[in-house]
Amino acid sequence: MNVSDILKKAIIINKKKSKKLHTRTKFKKIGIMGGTFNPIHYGHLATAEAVRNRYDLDQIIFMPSGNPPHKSKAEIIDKEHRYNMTMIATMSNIYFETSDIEIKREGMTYTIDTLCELKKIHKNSQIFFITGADALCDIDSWKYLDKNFELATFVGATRPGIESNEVNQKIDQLKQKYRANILNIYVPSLDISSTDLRERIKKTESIKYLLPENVEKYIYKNNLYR
Ligand code: DND
Repeated sequence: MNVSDILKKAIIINKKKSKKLHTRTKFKKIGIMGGTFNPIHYGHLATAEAVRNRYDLDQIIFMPSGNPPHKSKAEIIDKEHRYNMTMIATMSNIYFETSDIEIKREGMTYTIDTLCELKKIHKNSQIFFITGADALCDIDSWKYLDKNFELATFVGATRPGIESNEVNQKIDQLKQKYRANILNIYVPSLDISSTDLRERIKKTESIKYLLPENVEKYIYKNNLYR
């Protein structure tokens, strides 16, 4: 299948999954996997799936960030491309959906705005916001952090390169300071990062088996990260 057909299929499947989620009225446990996804890779996907499985979540919403406040603009490609790649990457998992809430929003993208919006849409739900351990260790800089913790249960996934002692200390500190509800999960090590993938592409090194094959095709077809 060529890349434009893959994308068309991903859009249709994503719409169907989203409709299904919105028509269910019973209490739901919804995971949010927020990220710049520049590009999305198996580390993101495996983490989301591990959290879904462990906490028996009904759905995971992947939330590509529109204009992330914490990243330099120079290194981030267009949000439409990041959104498309995320849709393609999540296509084969019935529990995964990709949202355009953040890429449609003007200005800087803050998680607090997303959580407020999601709480309005999914009134009868518990929201789990999934972060890798590195994101959790840097969380003090987030806008209205205390309010974030009021609206969602946070899940810190252990990530290669981050000491578990450091993560546990951080979680204890956040629990004390904000009365935050934070869960900690061990995810099998996948030492993959978007930064490393971008460098490999620039150096024309292989990225095979580090991210879904269809995402790899999309990157080459659109000449991204060169
Ligand atoms: P990143 O840019 O770190 O995402 O953003 C993560 C989330 O934090 C996004 O939803 C942002 O909007 C939010 N944020 C950041 C800063 C400020 C604010 C909000 C605010 O509201 O003020 P990446 O694409 O780099 O990674 C996505 C997630 O996947 C991260 O949590 C990262 O730690 C994790 N991850 C891995 N987890 C396990 N194994 C790997 C991973 N690679 C990335 N190999």
